[in-house]
Amino acid sequence: MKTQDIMATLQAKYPGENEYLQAVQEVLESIEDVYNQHPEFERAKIVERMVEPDRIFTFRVTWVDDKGEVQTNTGYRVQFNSAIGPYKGGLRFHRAVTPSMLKFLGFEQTFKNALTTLPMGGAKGGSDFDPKGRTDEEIMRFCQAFMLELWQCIGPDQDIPAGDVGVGGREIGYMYGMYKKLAREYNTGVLTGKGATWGGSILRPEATGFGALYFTENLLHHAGKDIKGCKVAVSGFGNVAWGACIKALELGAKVVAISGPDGVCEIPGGIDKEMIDYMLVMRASNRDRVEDMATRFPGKAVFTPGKKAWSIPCDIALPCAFQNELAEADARELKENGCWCCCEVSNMGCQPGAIHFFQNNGILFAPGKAVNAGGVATSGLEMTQNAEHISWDAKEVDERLHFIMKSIHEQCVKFGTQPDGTVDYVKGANIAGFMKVAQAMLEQGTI
Ligand code: 2IT
Repeated sequence: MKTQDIMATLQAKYPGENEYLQAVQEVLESIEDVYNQHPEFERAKIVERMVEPDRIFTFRVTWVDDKGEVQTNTGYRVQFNSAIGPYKGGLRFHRAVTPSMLKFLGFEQTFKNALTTLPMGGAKGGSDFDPKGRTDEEIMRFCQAFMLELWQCIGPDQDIPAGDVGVGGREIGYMYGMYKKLAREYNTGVLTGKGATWGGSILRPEATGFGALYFTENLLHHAGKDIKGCKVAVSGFGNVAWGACIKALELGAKVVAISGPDGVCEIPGGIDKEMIDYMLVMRASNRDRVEDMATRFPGKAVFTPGKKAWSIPCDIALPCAFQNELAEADARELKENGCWCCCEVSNMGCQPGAIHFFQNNGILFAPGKAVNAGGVATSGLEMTQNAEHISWDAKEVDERLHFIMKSIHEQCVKFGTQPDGTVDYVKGANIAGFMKVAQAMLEQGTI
């Protein structure tokens, strides 16, 4: 297998699908050497099969806005790979959603889910619906219209969606209500991220952020460092950033920045509990503006329009927003300002140039598919609880999440340790995830 040849074929077949091509390139580059030591993979054309989704559903979603106007969006579900379990992955509602974006996310999800130690295949879905400025009633009508099509494609042993950007507990609730009405079954296992009183797992809302900080602790410990007292810059203010801020604070770090599409809020004294709670209000408002934090807490947060979180001096950078949000120029600025570690929490949050810069300049870096896997892992724990018709307490879920993040870190170390003793977490995560999925595909024959 030669990465260049496969990429040339994919580029010709899917011109312009840039996020998808970027995600595939990153994985193939990492695994090429190991893959070529396994002629049985080559014979079975594992890579050629793995880069293509099993299937993609595309559907029209029509709904009526508050003014009585008819709106039409496009909905998708990309079922990427089911070698190690039923399709599993989030739904993204964002104006920029395209098949390319969902293919990249479904591809990443396949390897991420393999790292969690749980039996889940990879999928992703969503719509180009833009929640910005929409009322709660509009969100509900959209979610119901979306589920009217999606429900035929999913099931507890088939495909289990959850949230992602633009889809949180509120949206999962509206979608679950509609699913239940259509299926005439109280099938809790069909969606994860549900409310705590109707089948949701405790700690699922916090899990992506908590897991990211547990991974960061493991990584720092391995490098002989400690998170206590570190200054942390976080991008975004959604569900993932929220969970990361809670746990960072709990572990004795100081979150000195959060950001949004409008700019950055610098928080010189560090974010506090009240401000973290306010992130939830900001998310529910659908205004998509981080400036609201500075308006609400004028003495604590200083807003600068048009700037990213990466302009604020910090020790640790935690991208928690969107793919490609951290460019090479940002990586350089971070280094100049003293940053020495970046744990990518968003899916493919760092551009390839930024990753190479971190790696070539001795800055600790770990990729999203390892760092953020605590979210989907806790979705997996929610599925287990649903299947058993029970719910675990916070202690039990948190202990399992700790164990899973530790195990993901160990897999990265096992497959990513370099001759000089440092760990290439990108290689480690990609090889560990790939080997598990590839082996399962091989054992299940040519299908
Ligand atoms: O990117 C992700 O891992 C998620 N959005 C969570 C997926 C899930 O099924 O919980």
